[in-house]
Amino acid sequence: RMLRRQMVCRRDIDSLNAPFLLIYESLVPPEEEKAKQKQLLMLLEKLVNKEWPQAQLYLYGSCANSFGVSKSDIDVCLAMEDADINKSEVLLKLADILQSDNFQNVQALTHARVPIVKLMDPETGISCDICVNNVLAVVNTKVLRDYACIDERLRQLAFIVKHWAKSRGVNETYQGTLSSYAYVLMCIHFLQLRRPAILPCLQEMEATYSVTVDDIDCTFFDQVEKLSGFGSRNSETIAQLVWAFFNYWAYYHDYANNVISVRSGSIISKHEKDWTRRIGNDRHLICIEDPFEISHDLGRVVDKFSIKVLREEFERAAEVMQYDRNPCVKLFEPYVP
Ligand code: 3AT
Ligand code: MG
Repeated sequence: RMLRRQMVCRRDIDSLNAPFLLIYESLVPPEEEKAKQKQLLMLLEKLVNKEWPQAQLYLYGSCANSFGVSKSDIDVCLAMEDADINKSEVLLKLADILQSDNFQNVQALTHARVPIVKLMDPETGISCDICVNNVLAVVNTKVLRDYACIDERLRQLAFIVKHWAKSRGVNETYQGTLSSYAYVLMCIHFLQLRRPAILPCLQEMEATYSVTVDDIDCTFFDQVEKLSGFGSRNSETIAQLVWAFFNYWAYYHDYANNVISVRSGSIISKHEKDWTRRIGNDRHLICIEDPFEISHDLGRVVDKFSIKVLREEFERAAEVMQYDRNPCVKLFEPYVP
């Protein structure tokens, strides 16, 4: 189907800046919530170290990548030096310990793609997932957080996009739509491609941070304080960017041929990655390259039904941004089946 069209943005677009910023601010977690998360992490650390004195706990995911909205669950990684550990055993043991310490809803999911223990802290009301040795996730959390320091428009855009995705029911990987992590990568990539660029490509710059995880070299420029002001030659406002983001995914992205790649800061071809046909369950209907695990397509969860749902939602959002009288409400109207 031919969807490409030439759209000129509505004239009153900048009247939407203030309401979008209000929505963004209402989603940002207050300091006291951050303090409670730290408090819970310290408590968990104490319990874990009684059993495994060498182990360390790291926060990752949205509570640490700066893209977390208020009242999110927290993601914790238990890092153990010993490579020979049996993850399932560790998780079952951990579940036991947590149960005896009166945490609620404790559940070990040892067969999940990323095996975890779930828990709820009755003291703070915070829910938490703990995984073992998922160090790549700790590293991708850092690169997301570093990008967020460079230009505040990234965080604003990503909060609005995540809020839209949750409201419209397209942030459910088990239903074939995209993860929060994938949406944030889409936002970073989109800002890398604006002209003038709003974000650089940290992995193409001098490596000031370097770790090797599971044989993958993760290197990038992380002295982001030196990059503040990077995007200042681009004066696009948040409302213009939200409009352009949805337009891009509704009408301009070439789903048949292209892969978005934060790692290279450009669009690359499916052909070059050999992502042109279905292999197993990987259909590559929308292609988002993981910045470090580059054989990993974050769009792999999308199937022939959910791609239609996703694209219709991008189109709806683009239409709302272009024509609706009150996009700041309409965009986030819950999807009712
Ligand atoms: P929410 O605010 O919880 O929706 P999040 O960023 O915490 O957003 P998830 O809870 O889905 O997202 O995932 C937690 C972290 O796990 C985010 C990212 O560092 C890592 N992660 C998630 N999915 C993948 C993936 N497919 N490949 C690699 N890392 C991933
Ligand atoms: Mg999370």
